[in-house]
Amino acid sequence: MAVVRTRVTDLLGIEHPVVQGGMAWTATAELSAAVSEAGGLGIIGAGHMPTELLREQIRTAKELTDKPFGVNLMLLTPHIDELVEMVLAEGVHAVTTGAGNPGKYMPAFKERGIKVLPIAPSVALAKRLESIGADAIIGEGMEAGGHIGELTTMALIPQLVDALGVPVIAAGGIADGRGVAAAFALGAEGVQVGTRFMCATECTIHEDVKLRIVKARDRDTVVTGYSTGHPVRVIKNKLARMLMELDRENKAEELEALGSGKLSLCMCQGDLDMGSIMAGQSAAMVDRIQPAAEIIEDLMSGAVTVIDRLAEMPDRVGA
Ligand code: TUI
Repeated sequence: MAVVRTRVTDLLGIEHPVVQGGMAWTATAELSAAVSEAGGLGIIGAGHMPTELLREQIRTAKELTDKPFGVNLMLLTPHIDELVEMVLAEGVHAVTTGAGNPGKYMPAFKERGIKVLPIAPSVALAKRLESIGADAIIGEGMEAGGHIGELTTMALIPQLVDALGVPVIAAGGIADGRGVAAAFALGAEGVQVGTRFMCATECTIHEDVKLRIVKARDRDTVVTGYSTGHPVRVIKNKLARMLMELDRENKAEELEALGSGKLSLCMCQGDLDMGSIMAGQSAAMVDRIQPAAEIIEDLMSGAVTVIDRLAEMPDRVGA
């Protein structure tokens, strides 16, 4: 397979510049280890996971792979301090963070040699995080699934590249080689892919969710929760319609109460009506369930094919 080396592969000691999205209730040790074994950076999604369960997950991943992997910390979780302390004690290669500013924890991670890759939806936050030691910034556009910012990947990535010295990893809407090549064209040195890895064979979510993603069409995702200040992209279903109605009525508290616990209902129990089917706009581009290694192979060989074709393009003008 073609090998693309960037500052991201060097920084993380990985073969391919592909970071797996740290999806709560979805990115378990099994998926993460499979992605890492295939040469990407597997990530265990902590979400609201109890501390001891995350510890077990980290230990399981270490049994499954000797390669680097990381943990995604969702900073809105109430016991985040305890999770951070445990991650520091267990030791992982890298941490990605979402839904907030990880500044408070940065010195401790750095001290232990853990690479810190915060997810930032804006230039201002990214610059602040770079100034306090972020090793790279994951710029996530609003095409992504789950909690999102306001900018698109296409607009955000070049602005981050211009504003930062550290490498930028592009996220949101990337699900095949064309997306990877586009991310490189915008100046990114790596990609984070979530939705497509939900359909990895090794991903432990309910099979019906994988099939729903495979079936998804272009306009199937919607954003709910604007009224709470934490907008979330999901595949449209009965729950999403109820949440959108509460959004229209500005009933943020009722919305939060109704949304609570619905991600696990979806991912673990396969409830496609009342579960929260968090997935990005790229769901429509995912057309099969396949091993993580095949996904990485397709992303990278697809990217190289596109890059080669683009390199020949000037010759074709007017031909
Ligand atoms: O974090 C994600 N995606 C997520 S987290 C999640 S769990 C959740 N459930 C209900 C409500 C909210 C979250 C599901 N999906 N992606 C990374 C990401 N981070 N996207 C946007 C952000 C972000 C937003 C604001 C990062 C930092 C930020 O900073 C605000 C500040 O404190 O300056």
